[in-house]
Amino acid sequence: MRYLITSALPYINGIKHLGNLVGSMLPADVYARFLRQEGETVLFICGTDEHGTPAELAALEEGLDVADYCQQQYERQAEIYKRFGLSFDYFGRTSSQENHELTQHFYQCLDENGFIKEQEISQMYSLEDERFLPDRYIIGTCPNCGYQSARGDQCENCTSVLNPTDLIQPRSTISESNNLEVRQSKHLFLELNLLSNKVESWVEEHPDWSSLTKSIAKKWLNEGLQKRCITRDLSWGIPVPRPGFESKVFYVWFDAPIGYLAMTKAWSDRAEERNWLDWWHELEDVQYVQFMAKDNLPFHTIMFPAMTLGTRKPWKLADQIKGFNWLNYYGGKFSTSSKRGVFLDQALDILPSDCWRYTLLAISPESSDSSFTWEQLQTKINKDLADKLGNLINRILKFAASRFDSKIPMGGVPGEAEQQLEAQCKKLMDTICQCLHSLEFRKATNALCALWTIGNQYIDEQAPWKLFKENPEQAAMVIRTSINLIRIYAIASYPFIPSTAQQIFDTLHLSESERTSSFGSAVDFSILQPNRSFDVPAPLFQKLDDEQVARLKSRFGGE
Ligand code: B3M
Ligand code: ZN
Repeated sequence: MRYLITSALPYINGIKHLGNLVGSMLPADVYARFLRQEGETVLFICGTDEHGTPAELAALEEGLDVADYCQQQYERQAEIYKRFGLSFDYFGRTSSQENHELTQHFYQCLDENGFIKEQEISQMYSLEDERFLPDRYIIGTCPNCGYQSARGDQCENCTSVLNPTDLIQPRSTISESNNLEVRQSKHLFLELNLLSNKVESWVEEHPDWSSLTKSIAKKWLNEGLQKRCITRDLSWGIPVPRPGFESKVFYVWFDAPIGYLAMTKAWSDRAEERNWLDWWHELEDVQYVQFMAKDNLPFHTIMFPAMTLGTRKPWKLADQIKGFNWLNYYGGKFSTSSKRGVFLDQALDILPSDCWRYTLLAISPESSDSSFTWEQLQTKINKDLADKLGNLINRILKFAASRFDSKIPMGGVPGEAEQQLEAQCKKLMDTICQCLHSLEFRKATNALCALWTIGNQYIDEQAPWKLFKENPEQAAMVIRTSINLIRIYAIASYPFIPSTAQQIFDTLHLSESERTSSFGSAVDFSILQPNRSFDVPAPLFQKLDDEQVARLKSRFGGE
């Protein structure tokens, strides 16, 4: 089986926050790393989502030409994701030539197959701004939930998908003007209603999807799919190759998911032996897994599959769709546009990426929304990372360096305690493996922490520093067992906190093959034999103290 993994494409409009990371890119990375470690062939694709009103409004705010703004933001975001250890095989752009061509190709196929309908619609026109106001150029009160700042295309409060004319008391987000009038404008519609049965049977083929994913797909299908506008009166975007539509571009959610395919094509064009169609044509041996936050689920369970099925071309559809709930910030929502929460560039200035990766995975908003707090970050860093993992490794290697001349000692015979340790390790490694295969990241992270805990119990019970006085041979065996345990910890931790795992691999002077092992074969206490050298690493984690937490809370807003 080969695995194609895509994470929802982060919008170009500004550095993302912790919620964007934990809600798609980070779990996708854990899954990709894990599968590679299991020896699977993986292609992990992501990139920036650069069209639509988020990009234009953000560029306007910065006084930049939108193409220049996107170039600058793309580079900034790509750099930050690298620093978070996100191991994309390719990080592309929906503004690429490949996506222009592929989006227009999708449109042509849909049009030929009779799924595109031309229609005059009433659009909100701002007399003040002298322009139409699609999507995020307009906000008003949501007709469904009364939220005051619902956007023209989706209400971020109740996630219902809207049309700008649905809004109550609408106003322009450029000039705040409510001097709007409804004007006729010609647009194209995707006849989702004609594709409903195909989409429905595809959804029915996936009873294994999570209840979150299934419930959103079923809600849309039960409401009955309506035709959906796929063009906009914008200048930035992918042009519509149709007479009379020279001033229109495709709606961002039409071209963005096609971006997954286009980015794979861009990846494939960079090396002779690669062929993107080996991944994107209906192939039995490719498992396609998508990661995203819940507000993106309608587009990935209904809109994108409908577009794909409507082309009547053998494009691959998702096999698994992992949706996440929201990560809140002290009960409120993170939001890029309203600059609330902790943003990824700031996060990296405060703490190393693995502190964020581990904490976010441990509080991952899978079965329900979860809340980030600085106190929780402090607990996860101090109690789990620093005490259970970092301190254990330092204690063992420091003692081994001082008593055994920085060499793995020989002597002693493993007994009952070592057998029990091995059995517990095998059981927990198996749990982590199962959880990752079933995309349960929070559970997997908790099992990883439990694995670290049993090592502390073993060391506390065996107390080699005491044992050394009366029975140095046995102490040597406990230390040898413990150093092999440290290697197992690094392998188990690698998908979650990769840079820490690398540090541990380095400190144990492991070869490439000793670092890469599947979870099933990692628990082997005989790999690191006597006389092998190692270093004592600097402390792997710095604790967060209360004073720092208080400062961070006041800087970012706490309660
Ligand atoms: N750009 C992410 C968001 O809604 C959106 C995902 C597109 S995936 C094709 O923030
Ligand atoms: Zn609403």
